[in-house]
Amino acid sequence: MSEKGRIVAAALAPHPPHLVYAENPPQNEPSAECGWEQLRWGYEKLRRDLADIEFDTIVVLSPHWQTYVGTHFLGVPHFKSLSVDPVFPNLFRFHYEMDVDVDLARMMHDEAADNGLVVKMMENPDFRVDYGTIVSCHLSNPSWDKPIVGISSNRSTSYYSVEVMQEQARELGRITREAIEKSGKRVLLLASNSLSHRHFTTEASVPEDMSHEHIYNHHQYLWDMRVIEMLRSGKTQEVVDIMPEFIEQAVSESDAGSFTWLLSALDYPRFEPEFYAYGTVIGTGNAIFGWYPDSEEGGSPQ
Ligand code: 2X7
Ligand code: FE2
Repeated sequence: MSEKGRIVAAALAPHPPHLVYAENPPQNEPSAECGWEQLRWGYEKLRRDLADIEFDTIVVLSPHWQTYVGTHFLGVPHFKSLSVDPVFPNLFRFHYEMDVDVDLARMMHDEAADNGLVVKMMENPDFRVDYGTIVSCHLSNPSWDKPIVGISSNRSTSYYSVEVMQEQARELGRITREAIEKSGKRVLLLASNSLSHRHFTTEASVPEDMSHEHIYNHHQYLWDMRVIEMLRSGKTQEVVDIMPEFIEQAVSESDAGSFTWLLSALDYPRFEPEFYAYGTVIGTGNAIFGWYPDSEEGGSPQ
């Protein structure tokens, strides 16, 4: 491929397994009556916009593939197995099958290694793909007709410090963008994380009973609204600047590095993104956003 590749779309695409449960796709064993509609309808709108865009590969960084020695990349061309959520086996028993863009994964791996990051290709054919990767990919592209590049979360926030995480995620974002450009491919990027992440420790007897669903506390809500307002007004560099405080005070799942990675890969866009939805799942705050660098204003391609 000779043409320069690029990120044609990027999304903040949170992965509560409840959203898949409530959609009742054929791959998931449990069935639900309803639930978390605001977020599910937000994903519907994201999918509608993505349908207008041609892309070759989905690149996703998931907080639930946790690696402590460096960043790992899925390196097996095809996976097929059953994913069971360790905390919610009653909601998520999902039979997945996916293709991996190993060529692009290897390009990112090699580029990262050349730039001094600790990286590894994950080449175990029996590896079970984490539910964060599966849920974000399923909700963004339920036909599973595109290969993915799966990137692990190198847990540097907990193992070292939030500052180390930020530095590495920024660098990984830059490297991701450069590898995509060299590959000639058109890519959709997904940051698979919730915003505020303190959650309930008990579940309602009917999980989809929405009379039990609400934000965990007002303090978390204020943080989520602050971050959403900043994103909506294109203050992405500023969001990255306050990320350490956000992670500490709202226990944000962006401690995984996924959110900083995405904004860095997009080179901190100043344009207004498409804001699809905000909603809570067992008390956590979840926002769905889309960035479309090729469209005139960066928002929805329509
Ligand atoms: O992994 C998750 C999450 N991030 C948010 C909400 C509910 C369950 O699982
Ligand atoms: Fe999660």
